[in-house]
Amino acid sequence: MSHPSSFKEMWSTLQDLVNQRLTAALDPSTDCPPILKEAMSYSLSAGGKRLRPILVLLSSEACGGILESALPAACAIEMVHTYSLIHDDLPAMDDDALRRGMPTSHIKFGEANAILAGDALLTRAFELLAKEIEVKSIAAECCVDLANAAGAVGMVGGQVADLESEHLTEATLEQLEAIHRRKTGRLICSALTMGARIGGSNPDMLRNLEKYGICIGLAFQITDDLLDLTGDEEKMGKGVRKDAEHGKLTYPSLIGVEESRQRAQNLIEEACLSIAPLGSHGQRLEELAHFILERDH
Ligand code: GRG
Repeated sequence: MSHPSSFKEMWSTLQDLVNQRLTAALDPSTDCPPILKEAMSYSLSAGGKRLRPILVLLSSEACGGILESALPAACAIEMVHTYSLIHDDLPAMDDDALRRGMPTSHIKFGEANAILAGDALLTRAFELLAKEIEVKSIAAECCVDLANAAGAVGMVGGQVADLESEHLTEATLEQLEAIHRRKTGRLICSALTMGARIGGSNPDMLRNLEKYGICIGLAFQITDDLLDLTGDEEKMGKGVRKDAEHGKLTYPSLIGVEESRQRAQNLIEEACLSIAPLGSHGQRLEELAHFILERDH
């Protein structure tokens, strides 16, 4: 990539690139029922930040890779993320009518089509990895990374643990972190490991980027919990053990707002330390880690 000067410029350049490739990946000429294609495309283009794809691209670049080679994995992870949001919004899960200020998939297309659009995005993601990553041994490793991150030992398992936590009356920080490491953290971490593999990392770089991914994944969840509190000061620091609206455990409800902020800050510092050996190659990832701390959406 020719280096845009500011972090914001870089983010918007990479977002555009990912958006173009995602549109192409849902090629209208494919033999797919129009309603399914529309539902897939609706959620995929509904204004996500593209954090996970950008992490894939930056991780690959930090290891010496070119953007083009990392784009299939960047699109694949956004498809998995989008599927998880569609299913998370369903009546059987969070039962949300709005996402990113727009009607959720099941409100717009009906529950069955929303489930199926999620299923189709999940399967298309693995097709992209297998078909479009040129070096097939790396494609296979990326399939394993993404499958582990998304499946029973990752996001889906984390979601089950999160739903079960609704029945707990007390929980520890360790329990909360174990849930989020799986539910949010592992997918974010797989962005780093897939990018590193595609970029040609050595084992040390891979380990460092993985550590970075674990730390920013947890910090991302903490800042998400803190952002959810905006406009709802009542819940803060009152010893409430669960999020009042959904009955879920959150960082601020468990350890308070200030300690949550401090924990996120410490994790970001730890993340930056773990990629220090990359020197200037890790600069964009370092900026991204700080962005997570300062983000407002
Ligand atoms: C139902 C399979 C299944 C999984 C559910 C990850 C997950 C588990 C649900 C997604 C909902 C959720 C609140 C996840 C926590 C992680 C999180 C903050 C997601 C939102 O990610 P952003 O901010 O979203 O990157 P955008 O809108 O930018 O794409």
